[in-house]
Amino acid sequence: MKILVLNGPNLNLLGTREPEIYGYETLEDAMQILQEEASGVGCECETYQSNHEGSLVDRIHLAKQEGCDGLIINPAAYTHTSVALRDAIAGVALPTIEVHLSNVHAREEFRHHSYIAPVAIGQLCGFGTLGYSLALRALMAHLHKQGKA
Ligand code: CA2
Repeated sequence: MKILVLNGPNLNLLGTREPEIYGYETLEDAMQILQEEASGVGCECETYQSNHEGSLVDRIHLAKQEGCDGLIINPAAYTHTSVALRDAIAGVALPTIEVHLSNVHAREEFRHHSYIAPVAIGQLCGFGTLGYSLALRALMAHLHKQGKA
């Protein structure tokens, strides 16, 4: 079992600014914890962060070529703008879970709409970095149901 965890623009700043919204943990720490959790359930977990839309699209295509079984993605601001990311996820047809650290529905109106949600199997928001762990659990359960885990 192999999954890819993608993080979008500015998430590399996690733990350095706006801790009242995004917490104090760095992305590196959160991804390391996730990789340990994944390996504990027999899952290989690669992580990738980029501030560039096209790089995220390319990485999604590569995930398919590499034989990844599923994706967890926090598309960050691209959630609300990117048809390209949505098309990439739909194009590779890998089961995908969308994660947001903050509760996007309790924030500005423009954060309420996601281009990604319709091509994801589910969305988690508002639980901070715990959301990635919950998404891992949900993705494993989904793959298990499909007979892949
Ligand atoms: O809540 C989330 O995880 C978001 O995806 C975060 C995005 C935001 O545009 C989405 O609406 C919701 C922003 C990521 C920026 O992360 C920062 C972290 C620390 C300091 C500054 C930005």
